[in-house]
Amino acid sequence: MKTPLQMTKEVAQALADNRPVVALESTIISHGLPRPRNFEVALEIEDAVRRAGATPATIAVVDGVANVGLEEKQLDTIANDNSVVKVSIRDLGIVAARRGHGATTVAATAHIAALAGIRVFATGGLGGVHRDANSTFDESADLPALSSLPVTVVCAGVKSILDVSATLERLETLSIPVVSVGTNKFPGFYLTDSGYTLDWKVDTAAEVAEIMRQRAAYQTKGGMVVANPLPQDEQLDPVLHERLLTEGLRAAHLRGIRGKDVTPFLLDFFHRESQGKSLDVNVTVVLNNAVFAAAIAAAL
Ligand code: PSU
Ligand code: MN
Repeated sequence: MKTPLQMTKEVAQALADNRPVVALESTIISHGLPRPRNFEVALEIEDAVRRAGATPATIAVVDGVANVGLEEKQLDTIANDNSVVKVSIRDLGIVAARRGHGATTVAATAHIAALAGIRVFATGGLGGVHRDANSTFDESADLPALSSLPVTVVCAGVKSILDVSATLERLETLSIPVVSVGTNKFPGFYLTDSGYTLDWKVDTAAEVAEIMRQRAAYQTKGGMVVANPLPQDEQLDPVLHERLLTEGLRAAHLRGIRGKDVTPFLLDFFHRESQGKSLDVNVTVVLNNAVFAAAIAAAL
């Protein structure tokens, strides 16, 4: 059976001409950002990729079919339709069988991007190991997915709602390289610096492209994480951040939020309680990453 991917003309043509393409996830649109800003931001991200010289391929499941590149109407569905579910790799077959709509996580987006032959992917933050994972076993499927899928993900690290240290250890175990852009510090999503140091830094997109070529040559399987920190003057106020974090984790615990609802709940908590400040930072983060991902795709 042929893989049932639906590609926009724009994306299909770019891939056929061997021009740079950047995959974009859709869970951030449906479950990571509030309406109506989410739809506008989705378009802004695509624009940022275009202005940086690459073709954006936003990935989502619409009417049961995995789409690589979305028409504006489909993007509107993902942003606004209440039936859109969060789709990780394990949900893909189920939502397809039900002809439903699904917004793909980093894991599912990377899976579909790999099927489409797209090597570079931009998002805000990677999923990871949750803080209470030693009792809940909550570790995002993003991590094992990247251990096998040949996709480079540009992100601003993982959100501080996670156990950053444990996530970095898991990335090491899974043989997923992690490099930071312009620094040895691992970024903390809303914050420029998570407090953790990495072994490797890169300064240019061309360096990332060369690492990708060498990894392919040596057949080191799976993906890679390019952590791209926000400039210090654009980060969320660290004091506000610390307060929201403590309160958000407590609220999630009290309400018994679990499974795939944890990440959307905490993101929403941050956005509401910061009166949109964290939302603005979140948008800046994604735009920043989209631009660097486009540069990597071009360098390839
Ligand atoms: N980071 C963000 N916004 C998001 C997510 C991550 O800044 O919306 C989403 C991504 O789609 C990621 C997913 O793949 O959360 C991880 O969810 P979970 O922890 O349930 O695996
Ligand atoms: Mn989880």
